[in-house]
Amino acid sequence: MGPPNGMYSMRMNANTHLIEAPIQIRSDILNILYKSNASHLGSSMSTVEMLYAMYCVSDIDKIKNKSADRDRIIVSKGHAAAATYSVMKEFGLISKSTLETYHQRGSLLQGHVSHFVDFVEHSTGALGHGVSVAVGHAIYLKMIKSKSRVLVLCGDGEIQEGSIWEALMLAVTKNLNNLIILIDNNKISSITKTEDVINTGKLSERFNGFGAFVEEVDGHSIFAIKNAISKSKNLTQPMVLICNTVKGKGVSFAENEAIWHYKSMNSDLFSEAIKGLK
Ligand SMILES: Cc1ncc(C[n+]2csc(CCOP(=O)(O)OP(=O)(O)O)c2C)c(N)n1
Repeated sequence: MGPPNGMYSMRMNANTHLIEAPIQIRSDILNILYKSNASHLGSSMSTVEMLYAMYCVSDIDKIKNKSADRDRIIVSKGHAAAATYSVMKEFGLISKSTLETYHQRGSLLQGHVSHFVDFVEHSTGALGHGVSVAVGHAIYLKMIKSKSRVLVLCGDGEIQEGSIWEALMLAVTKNLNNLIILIDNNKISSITKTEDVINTGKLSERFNGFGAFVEEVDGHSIFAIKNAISKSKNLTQPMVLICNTVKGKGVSFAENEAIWHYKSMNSDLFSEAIKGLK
């Protein structure tokens, strides 16, 4: 599928939006986080290309029409709300003026993803629930003989929740080849390295062991993510896409720094971050 809303197509070739859109999205994230003095900068920046690819491969018109056989996008790591809403703006699912109210008093857009916001499937923030919900949607899509898919984004720390693995076992049992789980493998949890909390070993082997089809990609290449997702149509089991990412990607002082899970920017750091976007 091409760029959203023809936004980039007037002035660019078909793939230039894959380069331009992440810069615009990162700029929006920085602006709304700075304006609201909010956190989760690192968690949002690592997901930009993943979220963009998830919407790119989905039928946006069906999402807008709330069609029963629409693709479902579920952001299980709901603290990546700034990124989710900024990407939704890019696809015409949230207006620029609404996005600018992020985390302000009275706004529907708060610091965790909420289904009170139009076109959001499910509220998240309490980690570990997205895959279970996604399995329900995937079963429903099979029941109505829809070819649409369920794409769910999880954090690598989040998957230490046992409910993720229970849901995956059900998905494998039911041959849910319409379920694609994308793991934001940035290797940092909220305050420390993910492996220092629970060492899950090699993720691809874990997910393989549970019966999923596993692919591993550069999580900052929209092209690679889209390409990997396209393979799911030939499968008989759910796909897990391990996306290797950098927490804080694109903001030099925040990259791979756990503190930027919770820290907010002062004006100097905000200016530095905006200037550094490329
Ligand atoms: C059930 C639950 N337990 C704990 C938390 C607190 N918490 C918020 S973010 C986070 C770290 C999640 O790590 P990861 O999934 O790797 O997120 P990322 O580093 O990509 O932001 C934790 C433990 C929570 N939101 N929900």
